[in-house]
Amino acid sequence: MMLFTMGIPEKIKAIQDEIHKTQINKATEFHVGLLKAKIAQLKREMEENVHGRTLHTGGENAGFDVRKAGDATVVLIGLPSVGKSTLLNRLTNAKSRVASYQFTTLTAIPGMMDYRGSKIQILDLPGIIEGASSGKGFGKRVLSVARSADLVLLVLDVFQPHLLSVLKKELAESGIKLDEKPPDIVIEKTSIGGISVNVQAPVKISEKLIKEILRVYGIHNCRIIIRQPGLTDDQLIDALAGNRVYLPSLVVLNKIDLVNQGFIKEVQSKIGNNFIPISADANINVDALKETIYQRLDFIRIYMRPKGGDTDFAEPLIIKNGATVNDVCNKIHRNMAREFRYGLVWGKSAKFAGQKVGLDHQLVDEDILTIVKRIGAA
Ligand SMILES: Nc1nc2c(ncn2[C@@H]2O[C@H](COP(=O)(O)OP(=O)(O)OP(=O)(O)O)[C@@H](O)[C@H]2O)c(=O)[nH]1
Ligand SMILES: [Mg+2]
Repeated sequence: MMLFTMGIPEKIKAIQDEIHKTQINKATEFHVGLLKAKIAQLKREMEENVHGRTLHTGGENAGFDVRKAGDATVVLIGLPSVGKSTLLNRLTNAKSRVASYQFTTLTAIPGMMDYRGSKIQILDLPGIIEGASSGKGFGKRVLSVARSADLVLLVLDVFQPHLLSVLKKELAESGIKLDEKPPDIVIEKTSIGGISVNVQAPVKISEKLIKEILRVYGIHNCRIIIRQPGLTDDQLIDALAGNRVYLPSLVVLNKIDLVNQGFIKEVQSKIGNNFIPISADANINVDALKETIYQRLDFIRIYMRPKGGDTDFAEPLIIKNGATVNDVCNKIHRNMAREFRYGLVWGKSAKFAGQKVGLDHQLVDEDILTIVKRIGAA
């Protein structure tokens, strides 16, 4: 390979071709792992170039201009004409254009779904096609919006369920990891001493490859602590690339009004049974989908009690599981955390009723919270 005379995309292509040619086995896994790290590094370099340029040209790779709103944001990702806009219109009060030709939707269209006291923003997006992550169609912009979502709905046409792999591939290529946790790795950079590897769980990657991959990323001195059981070369590369996001997903199989039960069984044999069959157009099973979206977003409800007043049980504050008092403050008002003096908590997260807590106290579902502001704060 004459890598030094090529542009970055050509280099990536050449390395990808080499991986495809290589049979992966014990003897070649080191070589292939290293090639994968090189590709990831080159892609990062390319992204940096692109971002540098868009500052001057007006941002063709930035996302669509749409503001996040509500308690959480869900994006609809699917190929053209699978029924994303029909679904948005069914779930929310929005009126996104629906038509039988491809690429009807040309930008991000928001709608709000009110469900069990929560407000869930749903974003309809243009369809993506194979190659989206490298810039085909509106791919880059769609994927850029998806990065900031709380949940990804992968929408499939009942007659093309196998295209699920295309969606997953394009998301993965753009650094969006579905239903995975970030690998448990800690890297402490040092100035001398080379690379010391501390593996605390059985992993699927040799110490030699770990060191080589680190070097591809320009790290020559560090202490790396790996607690992730079964760590793979891909996961290590994800951790080093640093631009990955980890999001939950749901698979939706649309247009089931066109088939019978037997057909859906066949689909299960192809893509497993981890999907929600619906018809957005004929309104079949849409309520079950709403409930699943709500569950998957993993909300908790916090009942606010004004100082010396009555608890508001009618309209809980809806926030993501794991939220702290600080998160609640930020949700109520931009300046609230600054005006905060202390909180009082009743419920499962409190050691005793009315426990005094600080901003970093983690709340649980159905806690009651009073926020006491600093004297002088409005
Ligand atoms: N039979 C049937 N047709 C549907 C269903 N949902 C959508 N359609 C039809 O499928 C076609 C495409 O629907 P859209 O909602 O525009 O699809 P889209 O995914 O938003 O398409 P793009 O914006 O081009 O990506 C339209 O003719 C819809 O009427 C469904 O549940 N059943
Ligand atoms: Mg559409």
